[in-house]
Amino acid sequence: MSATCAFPEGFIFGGATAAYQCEGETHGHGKGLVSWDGFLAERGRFSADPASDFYHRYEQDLALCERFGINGIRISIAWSRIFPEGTGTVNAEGVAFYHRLFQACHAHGVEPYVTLHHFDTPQALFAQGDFLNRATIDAFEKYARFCFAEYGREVRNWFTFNEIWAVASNTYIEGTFPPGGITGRLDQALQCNHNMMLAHARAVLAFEEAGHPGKIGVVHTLEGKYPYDELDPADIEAARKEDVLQNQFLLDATFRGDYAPDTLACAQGLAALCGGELDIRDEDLVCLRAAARHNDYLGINYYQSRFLRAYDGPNILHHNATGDKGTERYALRGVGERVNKEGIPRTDWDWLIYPEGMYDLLVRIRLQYPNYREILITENGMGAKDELVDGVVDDPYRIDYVRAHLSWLLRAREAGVNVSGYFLWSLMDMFSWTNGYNKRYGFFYVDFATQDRVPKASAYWFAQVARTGVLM
Ligand code: BGP
Repeated sequence: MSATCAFPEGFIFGGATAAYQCEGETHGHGKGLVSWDGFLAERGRFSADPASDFYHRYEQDLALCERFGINGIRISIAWSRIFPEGTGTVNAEGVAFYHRLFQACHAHGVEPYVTLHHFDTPQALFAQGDFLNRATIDAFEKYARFCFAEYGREVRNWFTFNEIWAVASNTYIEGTFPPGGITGRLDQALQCNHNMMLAHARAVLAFEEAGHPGKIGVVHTLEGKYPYDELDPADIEAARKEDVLQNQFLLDATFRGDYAPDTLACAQGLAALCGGELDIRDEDLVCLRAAARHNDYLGINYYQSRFLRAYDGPNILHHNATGDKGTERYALRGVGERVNKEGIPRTDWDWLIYPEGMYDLLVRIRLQYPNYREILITENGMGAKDELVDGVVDDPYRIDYVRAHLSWLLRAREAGVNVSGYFLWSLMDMFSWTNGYNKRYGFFYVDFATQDRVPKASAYWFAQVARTGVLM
C-alpha cells in the first residue's frame, strides 16, 4: 500500500460545528442577544432557532460521532451565553451548559476543539462598533481569560477566532453580514483584520502567561488566489491584491507578528482606494510579535480557490445565497474580478472545487512561515441540496469532494507539512448564515421538522477511513 494513502497514528478525523449554527435556544437560558438576532428577524427569511437543536441533542450527536469513528469535534462557545452583555455579569446557566457539553465529549471519546468567537459578537458590543472599536478587544480578552480558567480542565485545544477574514469581508465588503448593506469598504475590512488579530494576540498572551495547559491558535479561511491568465501582469497583480487582503495580511500578523513591507504597502494602498488609512500602532506590533512565538495551531478552513482578472469598473457584488448556480458576481474596483476557470467544477453556490489549492496553501505556509507548528484543516466540505429518499441520503459528490481534499492533504504531509487533523464542515446539517437550511453540509442529515438524524453515505465512507486510517 502506498504511503500516500495512510494517515498517521493520532490523526484527528473530525466534524465541525458552531454555536449559533447548531445550538438553537438563541434567546433561552439567560443568553444575551448577538448581532445576528435582530438582523435575521428584520429580513424574515429564516432564523437560527431551533437550528439543529444541539443545545438539547448534543448527547445524540456525540453518540453518532463515536459510532462513526469521529474522534474530534469543533465547538464554539457562544460569548453571550457566558456574558450576556459581552462583559460584566456572568450567566451561570450558560457556563454550566458548556461544562456538561465538554464532559459529554470526553465520555464519548470525542476530543473538543473549542473556538471562542465564531461570528457571534454580543449585540451590546456589536452596537458600539464591533471590533472596529478597540473596547471590544478588551472585552474579548476578558472573556477569553474567563473561559481558559473555567474550562481549562476539560478543554486542551483552543482557537481564538473563526475566520477573521469572513467577518471583515462579509461585513465591510460584501455587506452580507450584520448590520448588512456596507459594501466595498476595504479600509474597514483591513482594520477589522488587524484589530481582531490584536485581540487574538492578547488572548494568546493571556493563555501563556497564566500557564494554562493545552494548545492555542487561530482559524483562518484561506483561498488560493491565482491569476486567470498567468502570463498577464494585470491579472497577476489582481491575484496578489486578493491574496494580501485575505491571506497574507493575516498570516503575517499571525506568524511574523508584523506586516512585511510589501504586505503593508499593498494593504495601505487598498485602504487608500476608499480614502482610508490603517491604524496600526507600535504597541500593537509589540503584542503581535510576542504572540507570534506562541501559536501552537493554525486552523485552516479551506473550501475553494479563486481565479482573478484585473478590474477597474464599478463594484459588482452579488452573493449567491440561494443555490441558483451561476448567479454569483464579485468584481471590486481596483482589486479584481473573480471568474470561473474552464474545467474547474463549481457547486450550486458557485464555489470552485479545487483541492490542489489547499495543497498549494499548505506548502506555502511551511515555506513562508517556518515557525508555524501544527496545522489542522478545521473546515472543509461541500454545501449541497441533499435529499432524504426512502430513509437514505446518498451523497457521492460529497465523498468525492472529501476524498480529493484528503488526498491532497496526505500529499502535503509527504511534502513535509505538519497537518494533524481534518474536520468536515459540518458534523450534522445546520443553519447556514446567508443561506438558511437548503444548503446542507453534514455527515448526518437533519430533518429540521422532526430533528431526526440520518447518517449520509459520506458518514459511512468516512467511518471506514477513520477506522482503518487509510484513504479509500
Ligand atoms: C465558513 C464558516 C462556517 C460555515 C461555512 C459554510 O466560512 O466558518 O460557519 O458557515 O463557512 O458557509 P455557508 O454556510 O455560507 O455555506
